[in-house]
Amino acid sequence: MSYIEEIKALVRKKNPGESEFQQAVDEVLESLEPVIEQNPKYKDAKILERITEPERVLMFRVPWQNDKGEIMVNRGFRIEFNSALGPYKGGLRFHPTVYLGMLKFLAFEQIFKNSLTTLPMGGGKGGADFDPKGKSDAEVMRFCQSFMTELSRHIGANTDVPAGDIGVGGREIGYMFGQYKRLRNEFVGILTGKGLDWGGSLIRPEATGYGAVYFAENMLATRGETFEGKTCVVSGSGNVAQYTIEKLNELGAKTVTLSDSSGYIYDPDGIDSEKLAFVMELKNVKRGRIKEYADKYNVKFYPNERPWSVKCDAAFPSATQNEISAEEAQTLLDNGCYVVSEGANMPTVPEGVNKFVEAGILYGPGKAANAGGVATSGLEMSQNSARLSWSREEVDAKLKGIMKSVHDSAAAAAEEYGQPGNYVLGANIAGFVKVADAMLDQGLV
Ligand code: NDP
Ligand code: 2IT
Repeated sequence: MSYIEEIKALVRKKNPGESEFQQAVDEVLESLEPVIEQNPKYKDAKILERITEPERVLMFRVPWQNDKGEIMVNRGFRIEFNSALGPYKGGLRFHPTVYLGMLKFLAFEQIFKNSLTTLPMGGGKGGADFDPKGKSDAEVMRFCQSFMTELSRHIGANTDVPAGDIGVGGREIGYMFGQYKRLRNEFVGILTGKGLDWGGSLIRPEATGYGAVYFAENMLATRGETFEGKTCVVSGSGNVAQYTIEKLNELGAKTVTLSDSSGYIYDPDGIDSEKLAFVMELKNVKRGRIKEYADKYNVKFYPNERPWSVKCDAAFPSATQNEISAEEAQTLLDNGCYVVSEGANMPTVPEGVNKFVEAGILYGPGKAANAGGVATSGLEMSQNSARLSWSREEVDAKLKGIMKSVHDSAAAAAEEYGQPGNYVLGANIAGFVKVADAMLDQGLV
């Protein structure tokens, strides 16, 4: 058995039943084969054994009361995976499917993503198996307060700085920030994605979606192309999907789909800025279902289906993990799609990833393509430390620069290891080397 296969087997044995974590580890380890072969120092220092083991895992009870006065109990988590490059940094996910293995996958991806941003951030992730759907604002607030009551003892502006992810947006960050402040009597940047008037950064809400489009723009530029006139397919209808469409519209592309966990809508005329404003109100304020778009604009709704059979030039998976199956990846390719930029984390199954890479399309894996969100969180941390706030133009220009640098470093590593254009290989290697070298520098920790 090769060394890489040995480590994959070890991770499988030590983390039973954590399929998403194993999937994320397998992909990174497979990319690292040539780096490990050419640099025996990593094997000698057992970097792979160490980097696949979280520095710390926190699991805790989250008791709260619903509007009927009943007592509810959820499970909360924070995975503090790697602090070689800076304080742990990564989002919180509130979704009924959350369990230890899912957050370990997300925290593991976050290590390499954060490394690619060039900013000083380690990797972490957290969340709870709480379902915000159908809950009142008061219930969400009570849950967030209970969650933060425990989490507060583990985080800090120089220790661990959570943010949003699925089910955690501005509302939840506000409730959690308020509770932290009340417990500690301190107004500090312990969360990112805060409101603009109380320490948030301009462009942070837009950053993941804009960043995924900037990453794709950089990929297209390698072929001398732009988004003008391109047809795009987007999944999801939350934070990442909304701002992906906003930027695509600005660049002259047309987006024809949006989805949620109930199905997708197909609007052949394109989701223009007026329709996007309707989606933002529907999803962020009314917290309704995407089917209501179909009713309002008289377009077709496809219940319980994903949008990947719709013909397009570019696809932006922006909902959740493993939302593109191998068959769907093939359908996208058969229909002529040649740009895939992953706003979501690990949205394509491994066999689908292989299909995209083998087909030689412009395929930006999540840890590179969606790094704009956490990068802008890093910029929010800098502004908090300096007690300043930068203008929209300043933050957007920095985000653009960071996405170009993420693109270029992944492209350069792919080239260096003999697979030009393979952004999966390139992102994994470029992200890994910095973290591994920092771990070597810092001794046996
Ligand atoms: P939101 O909660 O704002 O939106 C999530 C969207 O995805 C909703 O439309 C939701 O539909 C859909 N969705 C979620 N889970 C599922 C599922 N199991 N099956 C089908 N649809 C699903 O989250 P975000 O937009 O913030 O996150 C989307 C993706 O982007 C995630 O993978 C996240 O990890 C990733 N990401 C987010 C970043 C950020 O800054 N927010 C940064 C980098 C990556 P429904 O409402 O029906 O559940
Ligand atoms: O997956 C991600 O990168 C995020 N959810 C954003 C993390 C952050 O700290 O902004």
